[in-house]
Amino acid sequence: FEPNQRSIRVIGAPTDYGQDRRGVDMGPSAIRYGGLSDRLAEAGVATEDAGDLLVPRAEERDPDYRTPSQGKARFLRETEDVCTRLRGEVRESLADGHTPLVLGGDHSIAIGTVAGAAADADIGAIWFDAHADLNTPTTTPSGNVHGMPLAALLGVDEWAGVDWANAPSLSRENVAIVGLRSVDDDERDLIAESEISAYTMSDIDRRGLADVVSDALDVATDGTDGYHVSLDLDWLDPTIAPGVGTPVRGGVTYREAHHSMEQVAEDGGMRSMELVEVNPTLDQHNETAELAVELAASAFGKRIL
Ligand code: 4U7
Ligand code: MN
Ligand code: MN
Ligand code: MN
Repeated sequence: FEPNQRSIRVIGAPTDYGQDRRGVDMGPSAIRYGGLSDRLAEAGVATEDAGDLLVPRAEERDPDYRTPSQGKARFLRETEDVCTRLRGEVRESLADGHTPLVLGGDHSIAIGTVAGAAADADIGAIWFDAHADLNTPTTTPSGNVHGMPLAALLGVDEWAGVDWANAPSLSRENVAIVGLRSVDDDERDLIAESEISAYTMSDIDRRGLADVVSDALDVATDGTDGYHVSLDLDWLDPTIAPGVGTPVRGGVTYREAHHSMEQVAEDGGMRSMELVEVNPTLDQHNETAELAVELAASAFGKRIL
């Protein structure tokens, strides 16, 4: 047994601003109750918990927000506030020598996590998700910012009008999305015309997930100082991860998911990680949160033997 050299700092970001199915703000608690610190200790990593960011209740805020171009992005001011603070926490964790593990919350928090991880380094990203999260306030069908973080991080057009999101943290050639099966028309166009590497479930059926993830790792590490892993639990099949707000049938299996995380662990270049979209009000006996915990343990080097 080789002791793992990493030390993790857990940061909770209990937001519920980015989507309609309420309850995702309970994600950080559910993931901690799901055994996070014990499972990470078993994986041989030192872990400290920085607690949760203070997030005002959605009920006390006004969701309506129009960008200067009249685009729609619900709770954009609140999301900006949380992401600005999260960016600072993630940056500081890295400066202190810790690997940040951010617990969401809805996926809009990725805007803060990744900005923090990219503040002092050139990074790539692997986005494990059923969705592309490449909408903008003008292309969004829903107005929900959880469908937009990757576009914000890439500085895609309409996001550029939103001044706090106008410094791109990622470049297209170092971003890989893995597990796609629900993509909107404008997202499809953006993928077609850009250098983003996008792997669908059909690619996974044909090639096998291990091969796809090995490509994704090449993309994320090519010329970078490391990469961010964004794990949206709706990446997995809803039969094993029912506690998510936007489930899509036909996701990856339990074994496939573990193996992907083992590939990440083996690669060793992960700079930060986040677990998002766990919604305990839609879950069965906290199994989605527990799955998130197990996958994190695998990504941080848990071994069977
Ligand atoms: B998630 C959607 F229209 N694309 O933008 C949208 F289908 O973070 C869903 O990946 C986004 O869970 C899902 O609202 C965002 C919709
Ligand atoms: Mn410390
Ligand atoms: Mn998703
Ligand atoms: Mn997502």
